[in-house]
This record gives sequence, C-alpha cells and structure tokens, in this order.
Amino acid sequence: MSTFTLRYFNIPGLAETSRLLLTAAKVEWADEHPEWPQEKPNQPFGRLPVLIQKSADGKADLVLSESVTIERYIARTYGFLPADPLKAALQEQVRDRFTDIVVAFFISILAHEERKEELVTKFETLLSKQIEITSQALRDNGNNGHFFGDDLTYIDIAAYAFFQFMIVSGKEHKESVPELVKSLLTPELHKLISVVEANPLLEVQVAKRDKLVSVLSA
Ligand SMILES: N[C@@H](CCC(=O)N[C@@H](CS)C(=O)NCC(=O)O)C(=O)O
Repeated sequence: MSTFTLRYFNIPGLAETSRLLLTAAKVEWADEHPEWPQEKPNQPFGRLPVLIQKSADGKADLVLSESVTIERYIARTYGFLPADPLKAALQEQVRDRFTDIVVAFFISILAHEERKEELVTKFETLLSKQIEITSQALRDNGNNGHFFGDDLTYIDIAAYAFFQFMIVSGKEHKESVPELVKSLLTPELHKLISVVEANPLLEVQVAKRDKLVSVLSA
C-alpha cells in the first residue's frame, strides 16, 4: 500500500483539493510544510505543491509537481474521476475554469490602476459565468449536491475547495471578495457546499478549516 506526503505551505491554497481527495481515498498521507525559500531548490520545479508517493519499503515511487496534475492523479487512482475519458473530460473542463478564475482574481488585484476596472470586470464576468454553468449542471443532475450521479466525485471536491478559497481565504487578498462570491451563490451551490462538507469521507480534513456552511449562514 502506498503512502503519500503532500508538500505545501500551511494554507489551503493550491493543495486543498488534493488534501481532500487523499482524505476521501482513505490512504495514509501527511502534510509537509517545508522551510521557504531554503527548500525551493530541492523541489523538482522550484515550487509547491509537490506530491511524494512511497511504496511499502519507503522508496519514493513518484515525486509529482503541478497542483491540478496532482489532483487528477489522485482522483484517477482512487476512482474520483471516471475511467471513461469522455466522462472524465466533462469534470476536467469545469475544474480548469476554476483555475482561470483564480488566475483572473490575482491578475485583477495586481493590476495597475489604469487597467484595474477592466481586469476586475473580467474576473467578475468569469466568476458569474462559472456560477451559471455549475448551477445548471447541478440542476441537470437533480440538485442533489453532486455534479454527476449520487456520489462524491473530483469536481464536487474541486468546486467546494474553490468556494472555500474564495469565501474563507479570499479576504486575505481582497477584503470584498467573500461578500461578492456569497452574493452570487445560488441555492444549487449552497446545496453542493453543504453536501460535500457533510460527507463523512472528508470529515478529518474539513475539521481542520472553518466550516463553509457556518461562514455562509453568519
Ligand atoms: N502552476 C503551479 C503553480 C505553483 C505555485 O505558484 N506555487 C506557489 C505557491 S501557491 C509557490 O510555490 N510559490 C513559491 C515560489 O514560487 O517560490 C501549480 O498549480 O502547482
């Protein structure tokens, strides 16, 4: 049986979906928070997160970089992404849009004053469209708190982690972003968040963070 180490900073950031997936997979895994920047040269790509997979004899079989690649590796290995490439692609296209929104969010924060309004609008437009797309997908699946079928899958977890980041951690970057995201959330996304957060498979990792359901009802 493999064991895993997830090397990242002590924040949810780019690692939370992978932490939730490892937890849901019920594998043995541990967080590692390297000293930074001292440990930077020791990372394959000079950045975090990094996933290390060890076999029973303690040998590292895999040292993997890039957060979304890591997520998908775990999700595929443990059945949270369907084996059917078409069904998997339907989840991955939604996941990749979350990355675009996070990138647009940081670009808008860092923008010079003369382009700020344009780039804030771009971020808000992407976010609104994603909320529309995901809410429709949840409705199409019967509004049961899952994107596909009746079970927890990769995209349920990735969507939950995205809204957790925006609503709980987003204020560290821009004070107004949690309120903006909260104001746009639909009943379908509220349902997704409460269903994912209550899933017993995720309990151990969810307990380490502020409950998103409580933040939303505050
Ligand atoms: N595309 C990469 C981005 C990785 C990345 O930007 N990591 C940041 C933390 S969120 C980092 O390592 N920053 C420290 C540094 O670059 O020295 C991924 O998704 O993993």
